[in-house]
Amino acid sequence: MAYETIIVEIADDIATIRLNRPDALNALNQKLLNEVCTALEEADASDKVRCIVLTGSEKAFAAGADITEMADKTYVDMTTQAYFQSQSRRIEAIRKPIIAAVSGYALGGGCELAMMCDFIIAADTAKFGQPEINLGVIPGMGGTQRLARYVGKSKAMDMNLTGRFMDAEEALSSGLVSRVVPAKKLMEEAQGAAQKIAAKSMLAAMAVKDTVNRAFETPLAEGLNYERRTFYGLFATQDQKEGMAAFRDKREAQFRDK
Ligand code: CO8
Repeated sequence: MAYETIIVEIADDIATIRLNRPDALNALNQKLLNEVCTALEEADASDKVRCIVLTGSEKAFAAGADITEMADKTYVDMTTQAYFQSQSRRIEAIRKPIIAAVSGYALGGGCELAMMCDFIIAADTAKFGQPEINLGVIPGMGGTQRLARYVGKSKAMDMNLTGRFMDAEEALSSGLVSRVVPAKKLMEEAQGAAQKIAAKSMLAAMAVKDTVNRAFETPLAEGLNYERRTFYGLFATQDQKEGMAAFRDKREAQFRDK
């Protein structure tokens, strides 16, 4: 499919989706977010894709929702259009693992989009923030909810109330990102992580994504039950037999997603 605001490349089992509105620091407008959703859904459905990397430019992953698109909207517009609501749900419904590779600004909706991915690898140039308060609003796609779950109440309040940016080192020590690498190595690191994931059984990888995300939706006992049932369920797969046989035989497992 031809896209105008993103660039999609599929190679070696990995779909790389690059946000591409350089004149607006990849600000998220309806078109871009719809294209991201469509590309993610196509990757999710494709047997050529086993892992997805979502990235931006060197200067910006995304500097937030497009302020020019939102500025004149009214409460009624926002509510009746359910602004960005269907897109959030579409992204949450993706079952294959998504890595966010963040360089430069990840602000407002950009930080929220990165947090919707399964984990974030940051360049040492990355800057995260929820500066919506400077615009007289608050985040609307997870900046108060997901950020608090990633970094805890105190830092989430600090970020959301002051609108300050967090650099890559602080994001690492706070648990917002899983790794920080020099900017030049960002894509190599993200692709390497994606390759590692792509070599696993996709049934197990999708089960990991599903069960870890469940931890944020359920009480512990319920989550543990869900995890145990999912674990038992994987014993119905050939990949479980292959993975354990390969360990016994001291060889690499050949997973077939069956
Ligand atoms: N929207 C639209 N355009 C933007 C945005 C944005 N968020 N960010 C940058 N741009 C544009 C600038 O207007 C500028 O365009 P032009 O050259 O035509 O003037 C171009 O990108 C380059 O930006 P700057 O010249 O400002 O670049 P600097 O390097 O000087 O500054 C910053 C970079 C610090 C990132 C600065 O651009 C900035 O502060 N941007 C806005 C950040 C922001 O406030 N983000 C939050 C937006 S609100 C939001 O995300 C809410 C999400 C919730 C939606 C959910 C609904 C349910």
